Amino acid sequence: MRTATTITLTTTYLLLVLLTVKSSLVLELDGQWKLEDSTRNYQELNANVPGGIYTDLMENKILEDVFFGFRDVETRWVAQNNWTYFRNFVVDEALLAHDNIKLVFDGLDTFSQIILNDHLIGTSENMFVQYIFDVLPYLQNGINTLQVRFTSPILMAKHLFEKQAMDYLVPPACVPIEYNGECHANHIRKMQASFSWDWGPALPSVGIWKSVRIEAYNSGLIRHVLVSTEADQSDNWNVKVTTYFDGNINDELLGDLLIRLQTNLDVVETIYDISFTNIGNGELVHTAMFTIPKLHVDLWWPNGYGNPTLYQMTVTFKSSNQEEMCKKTLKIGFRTISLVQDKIGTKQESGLSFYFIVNNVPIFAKGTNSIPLNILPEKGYDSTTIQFLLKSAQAAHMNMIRVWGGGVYESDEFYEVCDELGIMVWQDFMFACAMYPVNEEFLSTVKEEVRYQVRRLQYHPSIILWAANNENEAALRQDWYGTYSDFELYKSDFIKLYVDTIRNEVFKSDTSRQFLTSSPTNGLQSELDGYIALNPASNFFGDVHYYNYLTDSWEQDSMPIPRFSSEYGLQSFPTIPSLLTATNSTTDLLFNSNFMKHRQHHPGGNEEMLALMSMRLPIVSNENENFYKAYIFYTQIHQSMGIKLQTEKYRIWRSSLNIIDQGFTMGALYWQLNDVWMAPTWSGIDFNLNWKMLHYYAKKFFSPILIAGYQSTSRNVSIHIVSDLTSNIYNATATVNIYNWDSFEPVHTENHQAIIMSGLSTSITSFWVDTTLSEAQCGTDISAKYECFLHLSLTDNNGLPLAPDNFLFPAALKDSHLRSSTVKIGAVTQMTKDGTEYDIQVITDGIALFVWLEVDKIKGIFSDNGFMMITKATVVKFYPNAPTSLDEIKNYVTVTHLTDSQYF
Ligand code: BMA
Repeated sequence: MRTATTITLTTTYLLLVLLTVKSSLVLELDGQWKLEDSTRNYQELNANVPGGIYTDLMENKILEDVFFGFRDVETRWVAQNNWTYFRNFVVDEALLAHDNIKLVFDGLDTFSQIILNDHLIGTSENMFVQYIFDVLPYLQNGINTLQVRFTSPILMAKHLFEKQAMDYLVPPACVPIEYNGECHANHIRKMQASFSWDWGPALPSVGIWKSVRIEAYNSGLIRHVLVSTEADQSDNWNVKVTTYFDGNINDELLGDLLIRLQTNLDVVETIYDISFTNIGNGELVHTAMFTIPKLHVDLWWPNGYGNPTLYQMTVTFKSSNQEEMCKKTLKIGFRTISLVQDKIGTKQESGLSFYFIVNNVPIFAKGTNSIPLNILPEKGYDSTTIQFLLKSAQAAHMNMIRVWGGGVYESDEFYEVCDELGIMVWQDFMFACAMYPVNEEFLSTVKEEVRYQVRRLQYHPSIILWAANNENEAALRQDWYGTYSDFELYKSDFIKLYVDTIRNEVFKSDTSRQFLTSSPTNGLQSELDGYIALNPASNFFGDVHYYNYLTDSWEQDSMPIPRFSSEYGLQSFPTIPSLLTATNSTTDLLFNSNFMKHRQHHPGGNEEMLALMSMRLPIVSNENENFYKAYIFYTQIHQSMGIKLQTEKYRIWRSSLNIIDQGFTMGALYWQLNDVWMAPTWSGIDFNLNWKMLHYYAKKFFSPILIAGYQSTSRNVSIHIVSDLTSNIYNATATVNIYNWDSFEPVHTENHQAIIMSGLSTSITSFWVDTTLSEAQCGTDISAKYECFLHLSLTDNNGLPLAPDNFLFPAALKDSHLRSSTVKIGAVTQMTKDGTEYDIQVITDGIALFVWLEVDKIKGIFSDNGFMMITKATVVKFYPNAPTSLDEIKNYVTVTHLTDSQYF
């Protein structure tokens, strides 16, 4: 950089700049392609780019819906074949006249040879890398032919596994048999879950899954812009903008770089008179630093804390003669972020804290883990899905999503929407549940992957952390894949890959965020322990993943008190209408059907769910012909309650420590947000984008203010108020009502005056529940718990709710003397002319639990669902995704609940 001038521009000047001509040309090659397989059984099929083989074969009617029935296995021949995508395109003299002509693939899935006019111009082997080929020597005026020949990923994975095995084995050798999957995904750089997972089918796609184009330019082209905003001690933000160009290898690139930022006050433009530093391969980099007064911009806040304000920045390169050569526009945010790992307690073993501070506010991370938005990667770019899932997360008061390491680095739109909604992203690198090779070729492609992805994603304010992989530290330490006897070898591989390669590469482009070498990890302690902690699942350090399928999922004392829970979950089935989009026959929904077994990948999962929910719910015998209906419905109740009670426990422990210094829990990211097919999984939203009961519960258990009860195994109940707010609320009233199962009138009511303390969890009362219930005339100390339950509410001065109402069941519902109430739909009223909002009245003749509404065939969201009814009637709102008529709603709406007679 030679000089820099900063000026404040008027809007008129801005407009003029936007109108200048570009000197580069782009020829889009997306759209219609052709397709054939290597045996030429299929020739000249129509294909789409971006796209993938399963989608194309479905569109050509060669395959039916691959998500239906058993088609995941029936169509496996597709992925065992080799497929060629090809097309012609025309270039003219004007394009050929440029000094540089590049063929750019934003994503190739995965192994391919790229042939242009009969010349092999390159190969691909990593679906997460952007491939750029110099095609100037091979292009011709007029018609050109481009072919991309894909090799079967299954065969390539096998080949690479065998090659590696000649040296030593890099396990696991395969996925469990229940997955109906393919082996050796860890040997290839492709969505790991596309070879199957415990929640998803193997559909190992091939294809040009992202855009492809020809870029022609003379001097240079902006490839990436990285931005970091750092608050200084005084009144300014220090902004660092790093611009990466593809340029002429030999030429010196001279000209002006204009960085324009629209702030609240004005447009700030900084002009750099530059010559670039060539960093090899024709790649040029320029770093600009300038300051913005803090008063001129608002902060970017996570959901629930303020607006996630974004500012538009444009980076333009002009040649020496002031011709605009290229530009890039992005939206940036101003926020500070740190991950605090400070000593807790006085003893060495008391460990370290683990929480995020954003803009000086400690944030309790509330959210979930996302799996790939679709197992067919190109479909994960569907805007409706991205918007729906992230807006659903926002609506459930989530402020963080972990993009899990067995999927893909998501689309630009995904992160843009996270930026806009204030959803922080914990970003894993795409390595999960396996050991990985560290041979030269593997490390070199990983290096490119990390470089590309970090440069692509770095500027997003929503991304707050990089994590190297999912569970691979734990897998090694706990010997999941038989690596024990060669621990040192695999440990050294771990360090080579995640520390020496990935972390190194990340820090070259981005030092503005923390990097974790695994998740879960002990964080700083893992590093001190040489990256493989003795107990990566420690509750005293870092994050934990916690699953327990052996004990009662509603028993809060058996749940851990970690610093940060980045995964915990329970399975449930999608609803019957949802399942019936994956099969035509209700007999397929019977408990032991082949279909139900086929869809369950978690070994023993269906029996496990039955056993777990039988500890709490009045499940009928599986001899009953309606058993499957109850079973499917109850799995959602069981999941929702288990995750609710666990999340509430984590929130309750946000600001205190127990006697052994466990506590200060500052994160709850449950497993998992979404689904990739209709199956029993841990998700809160099903594959057809319907909220399961869990997501409705998340909206309540993640609410900014929570009132919740905690029942210990020794039968003490404490009532807690938890607040994520940044200021106190005075004069609140917490009400504990005791109801028996037979009346809408509480048998006992207790009010507690409370101050809701900002950012804290406070206990307002505690009691021996059996004594309290018996004093409320529910029965004797022994019997009272079966007759009554607790209802909690929190209101302000005017009696308005400050938190969602909550419930506590003092005994297992299967043992409680529940009433078999009749619940019906009452009046349905259209609330808006356009048919996007309806009021649905629900009426009951007695207390009803887990009241569940469905509008089959019409997609939409209710204001609440799976709720308890302690009044005769209630009104729930329904918002269909698309305008719908009153008659349709009336026709399709149904209601059920725990003791609905159809289940008995
Ligand atoms: C964790 C995740 C996933 C898995 C989930 C449920 O291990 O990281 O790998 O799908 O649990 O088993």
